[in-house]
Amino acid sequence: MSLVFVYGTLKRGGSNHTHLARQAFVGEARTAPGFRLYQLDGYPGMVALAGDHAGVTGEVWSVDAACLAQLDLLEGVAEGLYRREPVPLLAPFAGRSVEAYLYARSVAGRKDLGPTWA
Ligand code: PCA
Repeated sequence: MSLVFVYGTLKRGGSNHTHLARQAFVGEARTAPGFRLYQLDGYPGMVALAGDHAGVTGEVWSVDAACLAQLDLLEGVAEGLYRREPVPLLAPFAGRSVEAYLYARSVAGRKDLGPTWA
């Protein structure tokens, strides 16, 4: 099993949450400072941003290997849309190995959404 931090359409109530339906919710979480959300085309993208003080809010899920492969397809990892990478989270997940989908393309001109995608 892998721990994944989700912050957008994969969250509970989100349009892609069905992909996590048979996986296990672990808890609400926040990244360490240094990450920011931008509005893309109907979904958010998280990127590293030096100087950010707030981090990003989301949920940690425990997912199986088949689900993880599905999520990689959904997020366009092979096409270079998102990269799945370890992200540092605050307590109670500090020091745990948790990955998230970081947006891999430019956010120039995109709306800054701050820490939370609603
Ligand atoms: N889905 C992934 C990345 C962005 C998105 O909308 C997520 O919820 O974490």
